Amino acid sequence: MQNKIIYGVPFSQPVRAVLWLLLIKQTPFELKLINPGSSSEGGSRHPEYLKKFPTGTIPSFEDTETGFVVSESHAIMCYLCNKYGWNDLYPSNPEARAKVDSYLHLHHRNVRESSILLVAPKVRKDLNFSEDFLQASIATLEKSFQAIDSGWLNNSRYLAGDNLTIADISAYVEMGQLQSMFTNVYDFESYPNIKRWLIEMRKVDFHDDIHVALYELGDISKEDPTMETIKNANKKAYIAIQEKLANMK
Ligand SMILES: N[C@@H](CCC(=O)N[C@@H](CS)C(=O)NCC(=O)O)C(=O)O
Repeated sequence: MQNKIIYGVPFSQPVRAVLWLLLIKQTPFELKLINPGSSSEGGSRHPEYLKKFPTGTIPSFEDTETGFVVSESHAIMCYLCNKYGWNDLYPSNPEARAKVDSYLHLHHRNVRESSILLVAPKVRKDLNFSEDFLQASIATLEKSFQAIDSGWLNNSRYLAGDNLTIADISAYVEMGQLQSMFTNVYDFESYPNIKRWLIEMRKVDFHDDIHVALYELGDISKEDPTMETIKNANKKAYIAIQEKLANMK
């Protein structure tokens, strides 16, 4: 049994970010499937889950050896990097780290809105977001794309410099899902630096393994996926991760 547990499903963007980091670092873990938003058993809003993780969101992390628990993908990734000295992906130099942190803080209510474009109208119709809310989200998202294209990625290969960091991992699970090779719900044509970076990110180790759910989901620009398709995509992605974990031992 593994002492590191990640709670969530591979279809979730922030869950994928944490799993990707662990695969890159070839660090064994257990993935416990938790249904986001469900108050039934095995759901992120079930009282059992909320007792440990009051935000009721995925991903969450638990170390069964020490009893340490923490939610929020960025907190989990920073914690893992700090704990295991993964300074290549989260530099220890204060200025270099501040650049990574700067992106991680920007991410929420900005790039994270990528999921509003994808999730709200097509995958989670039950959320019933209003047209006003969607338009506001898209405007916020595009403002951050402009800043990333003309600033962050105009000056460097990756978001926080010339080396890959957890900022890129977090950003890509959101922005990458929108590309034509996956859901095809956004055209990055007017952002040449983002386009170049998206191609660069495909070369990162375990990119394909971590995106099995999206390969399975396919292009959703014309037809909304059914709940069955989403469930199957999650199942296939879970199996792919189990295979990677088996190869690690
Ligand atoms: N800021 C959080 C966002 C987590 C999040 O929104 N997770 C979604 C799934 S992608 C979730 O758990 N939704 C269920 C809910 O909020 O009830 C993080 O980065 O971990």
